[in-house]
Amino acid sequence: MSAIYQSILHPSEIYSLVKYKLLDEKPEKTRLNHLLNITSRSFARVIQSLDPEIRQAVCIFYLVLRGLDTVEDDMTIPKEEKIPLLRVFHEKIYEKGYCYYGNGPNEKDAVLLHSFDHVIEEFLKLKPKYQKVIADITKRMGNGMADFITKKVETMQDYNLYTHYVAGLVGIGLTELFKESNLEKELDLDQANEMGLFLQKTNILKDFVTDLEEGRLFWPKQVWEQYVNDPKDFVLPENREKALSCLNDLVADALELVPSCLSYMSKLENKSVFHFCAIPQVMAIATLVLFFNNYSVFEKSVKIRRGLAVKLITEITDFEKMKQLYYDYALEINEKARNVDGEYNIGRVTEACANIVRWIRADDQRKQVTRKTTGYVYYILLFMVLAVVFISQ
Ligand code: D9A
Repeated sequence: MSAIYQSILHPSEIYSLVKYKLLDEKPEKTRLNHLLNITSRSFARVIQSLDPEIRQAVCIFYLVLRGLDTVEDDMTIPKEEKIPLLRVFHEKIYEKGYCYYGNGPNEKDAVLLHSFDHVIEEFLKLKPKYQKVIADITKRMGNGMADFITKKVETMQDYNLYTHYVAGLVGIGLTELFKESNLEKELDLDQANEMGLFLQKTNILKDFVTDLEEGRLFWPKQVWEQYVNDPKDFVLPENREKALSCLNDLVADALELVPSCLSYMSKLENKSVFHFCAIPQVMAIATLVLFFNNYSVFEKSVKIRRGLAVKLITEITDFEKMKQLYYDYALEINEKARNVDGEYNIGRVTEACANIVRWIRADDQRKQVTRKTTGYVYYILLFMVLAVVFISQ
């Protein structure tokens, strides 16, 4: 209900909220769907709309990764237990009946690991080609996570490597599932990695306040140390300018990934795969637009309105819509940037936006060329049809 109040000044979002609610189909009540629903409500629905050929594989991939994450995340598990478990997690998914009970009482997804035998049972029913992809990614991710238990994210290089392990590999694994299913072909794995990096870098910005409260921070030291000696100082009013500069720096770093992500998205052929990939991407860009130069990020957890999220979900039906949305968002950031006085790394952000706009214009131009040729083919066909009609009379 509060979602409707939030959107009271945005009537089109209320329309989307109602439409989305009415379209809500109750998924089958399987054990797996139940686990998916308790770990992620909204994403569960996006997975349900995938083509049946890969729906189950993606669902299990998601739950396996979520399980791995629940081990990595839990600070109550001692290192001596956690590190080896992360490194062998890809073997556990072949062990019928395996469950893990070592999570602390406050770990919200612990139930997933308590029922992990169900996930394994379904994993073993998947086609071997899908099992291979899932196990391979789980192995690489688990080992990467284990490496980072004993070392901190300090440099920009660490930050990119860590996000590659926890998110880039997800993009790569999904891309391999799409290819194995023959729903897609010719996708670039570097761009798949960047799809994940873009989502994760946005998440890392989003969680600043909660992470800091829990005594950790994923922002790379190499970036924040240019502004403050201790990241806790960002919340002090006298450091407002420094905080905004650092925030904008990281917003720009994420926005610089957008052209690669657009390029990946432009190659998708299956509608359900397109929709599945597009939703998290458009949520992320909407979040970045909201965060750009926004000091409240340091005061509370800032989120896009539920109405806006739902409007984006229902409206992103094809790539042309996605381009239009990105174009509008890039211009919106530039407009906001023009009204900021002071440095605040505005230049880096507007340059990233300019590159997004350039990518979109170039794609428009490329398509116009193909449009002309298809038009030409169409005239030839029309001529031939008329000729046949004429001759057969
Ligand atoms: C994804 Cl299988 C994620 N992550 C997400 C969700 O989207 C990506 C985890 C497991 C899987 C997929 C995702 C979706 C589509 C295509 C992708 C892709 O690549 C081609 O991953 C790169 O966030 C987690 C990582 C970013 C770490 C990879 C989207 C999601 N949204 C949440 C919203 C939120 O605020 O967390 O999970 C949700 O709807 O609950």
